[in-house]
Amino acid sequence: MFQPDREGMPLPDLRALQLARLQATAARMHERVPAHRARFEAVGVTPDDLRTLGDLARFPLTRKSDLRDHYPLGLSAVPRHELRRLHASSGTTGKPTVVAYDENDLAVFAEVVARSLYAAGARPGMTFHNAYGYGLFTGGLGLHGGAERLGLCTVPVSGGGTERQVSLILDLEPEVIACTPSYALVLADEFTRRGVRPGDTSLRYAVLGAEPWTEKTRREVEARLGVTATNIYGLSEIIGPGVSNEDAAEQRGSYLWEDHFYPEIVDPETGEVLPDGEWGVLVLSSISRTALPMLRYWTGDITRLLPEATEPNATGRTVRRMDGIRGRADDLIILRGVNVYPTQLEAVLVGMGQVSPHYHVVLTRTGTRDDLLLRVEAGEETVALRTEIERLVKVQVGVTVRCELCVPGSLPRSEGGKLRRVTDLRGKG
Ligand code: DLL
Repeated sequence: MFQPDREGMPLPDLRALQLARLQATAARMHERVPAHRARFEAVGVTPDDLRTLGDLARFPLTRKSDLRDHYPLGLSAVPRHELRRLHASSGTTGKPTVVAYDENDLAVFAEVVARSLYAAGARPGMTFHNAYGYGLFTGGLGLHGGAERLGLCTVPVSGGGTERQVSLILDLEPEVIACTPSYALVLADEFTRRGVRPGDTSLRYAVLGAEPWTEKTRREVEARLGVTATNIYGLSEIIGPGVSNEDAAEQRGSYLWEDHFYPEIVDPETGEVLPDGEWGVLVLSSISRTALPMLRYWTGDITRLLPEATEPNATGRTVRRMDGIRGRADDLIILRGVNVYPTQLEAVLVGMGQVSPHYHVVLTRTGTRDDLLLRVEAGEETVALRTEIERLVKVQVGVTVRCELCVPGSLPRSEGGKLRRVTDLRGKG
């Protein structure tokens, strides 16, 4: 552990700390941010109503639209001159969401990312190839700050320029790499093209996240890059990367840094808080942030919390773990009544052998009928292979889709950032 006294805090102490921090956060928002005060008043709560952790459920959920409605900095709780950094996430429509950090927030950010990198296998003195985008996106600079806090030597490559990335890895010999899982596969293709075998490079650990991915993709990346890969999760509105990370020795759920972020899982339809172990939407409160405190932020990400350990587990941690993200509530494709997440299709394809792990989904509508076209790269165009993929999807996912085999290299690739897996043409002509 990077911070054993925090990551392995006795549970009664952790719960007491969370409550105290939640109360302070609610009070701060009420006092300093008129928009939050109005939101509390609208449902008839005041910070004094927060007497137990369970009382949090009485507070309103916060959504991305709340940040947009108060663009750019209307939800900030400190005067402008105390801010030290802004990041922004590009929305698909309209204005971006701006998130603000003061000095305290940047220290929290570095601390949780340092813990995450440590859990992922990184140790002080290692070299770190950081292929997350630097800029308004929180990935690049977020991982950078945490790597410096941990004591890594960071190579700030940012995204893109795959050939140069591979040369830098071969020349600078990093042990640790961070990028999106889809980009890890692109880098693996370039290693293969150059005839570099897994295990022949210095890489030992990969820290992958920022988009949904599957267990099969993990195995594929591990085999092709010769690394142990762990899942890093986070979002700009709460901090950026580093809300949670798996432990490299376990790879079973991501430790959520609960002394800074308080998690709830809620029913996507009713908003009711669900017990540990049940799947629902992850709702997070940032309980130690000062510039942009956030209560009950609706992440839209579908996951579950693994039940709390009654005693420290083999890693020594007591904070709860969250499962991988199954999908986003808004990525859900409802195809003729059947719920499908792109990751379910990925789970069918990756590791099949005859096809590459790159895929793309196109949704179309004819009259009232929706169709899903699954585009997959294969060396040979054979009817048998296409039919086999369609059959596997039917059996494993429960929907009828049409498969199209494409020339290897023809489907969209990650250029370092998040990859869009779905093109939705329904309702467009
Ligand atoms: O993607 C922060 C980040 C950077 C996380 C680098 C990990 C590594 P945003 O751009 O605000 O922030 O996007 C947040 O990305 O709500 C999820 O839907 C998705 N996401 C992030 N990490 C994961 C993950 C960054 N490990 C949104 N698995 C989140 C699945 C993820 N989805």
